[in-house]
Amino acid sequence: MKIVDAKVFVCSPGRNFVTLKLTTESGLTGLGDATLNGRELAVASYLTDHVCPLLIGRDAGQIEDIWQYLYKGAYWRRGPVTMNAIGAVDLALWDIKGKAAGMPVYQLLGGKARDGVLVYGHANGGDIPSTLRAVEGFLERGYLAVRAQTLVPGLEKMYGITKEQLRYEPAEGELPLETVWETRPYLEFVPKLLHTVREQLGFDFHLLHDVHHRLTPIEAAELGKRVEDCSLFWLEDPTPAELQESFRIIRRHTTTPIAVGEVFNTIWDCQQLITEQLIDYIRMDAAHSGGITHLRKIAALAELYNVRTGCHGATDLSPVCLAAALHFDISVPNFGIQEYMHHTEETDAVFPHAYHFEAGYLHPGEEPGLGVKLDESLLERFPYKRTYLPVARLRDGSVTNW
Ligand code: EZ4
Ligand code: CO
Repeated sequence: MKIVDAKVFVCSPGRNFVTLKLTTESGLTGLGDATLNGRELAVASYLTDHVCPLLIGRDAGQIEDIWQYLYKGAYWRRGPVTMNAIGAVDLALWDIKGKAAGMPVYQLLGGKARDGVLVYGHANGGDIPSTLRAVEGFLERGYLAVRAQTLVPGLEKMYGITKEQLRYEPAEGELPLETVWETRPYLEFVPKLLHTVREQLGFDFHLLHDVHHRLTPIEAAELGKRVEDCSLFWLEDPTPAELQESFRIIRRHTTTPIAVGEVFNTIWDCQQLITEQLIDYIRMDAAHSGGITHLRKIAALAELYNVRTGCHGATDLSPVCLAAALHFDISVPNFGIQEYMHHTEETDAVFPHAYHFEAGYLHPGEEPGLGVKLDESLLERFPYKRTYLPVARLRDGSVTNW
């Protein structure tokens, strides 16, 4: 299973994706997702200029050895660019191993531990009534779990709000869009939204909300407390997590479950959060967290401490990453939920895939490997376009967390 070719493709079928393709001597191919939203070309260069030359001639079957070689061998450890690049290689190697074995990757991970992967959709709106209608729309389509976000009066643009019904794409513009953020109106309005959703639509589905790193620990504690009777599945990213011990403050005040981790990239970013049981769900994904190999170790640590998984699954993760997450989700004992946003039709055309949605659950499909292909004939039609995530400022002009 010698690797004879390693290529990086950058394309933009609706949004930018960086894809690694490895080929073995016998002609098996494997795909990995190397998309780091707003910083795509840094990972493409890390792979093309520094990693691909190291892969040629190596045995594609030695997944752990290659992981250790790339992680320890670089001397410079951790960080989103490095870990996304290692993650892409790791996914491509699992894809190859599955194809070589003639099995879907979940079989190599121990087989199915559940029948399907519970997912949540993204409902949002410009006000509470339109957000309610969006939540209802997801429930009508069979979703069992829905995230609700609404525009706060007085704010013009906000994370998570879009006119599109199924997908949300925050990256836009040749230069970053600047948005204004105010905490007080948000803290007053979100409890109204969540209480209205429960009053109008009941408790027969899981309800989630993403704070997107906007609050201080004590503000997050206040919000968690004020929405306790909404029985949230989780409150996501209530505060930035560089200082892991700050989650102790939130924990002291509220029983609302907490989910964190979409911007983490190694087990060391969440070690204290997990071992002190400061969170309930760990949101790391299969591309930004060093691939399936590293994510499984994180899940095993989390299992010891009753923390469950809730993989990030926004549209800036390509179908390759989503497929990898599903093979992981269906096989890991302490799975919680999977985020699911629909990719555009163009993206689905470039990445035909075996996974599919049915009655609130995603299924990874039975194709050998990850079950995702790359239609290279379409790539010329969708060249890379520079885009950035927005930047947020307070009313006085100071930069704050987006
Ligand atoms: O803002 O993936 O829960 N999902 C999220 C995402 C992130 C994007 C950033 O690239 O918070 O929508
Ligand atoms: Co989030």
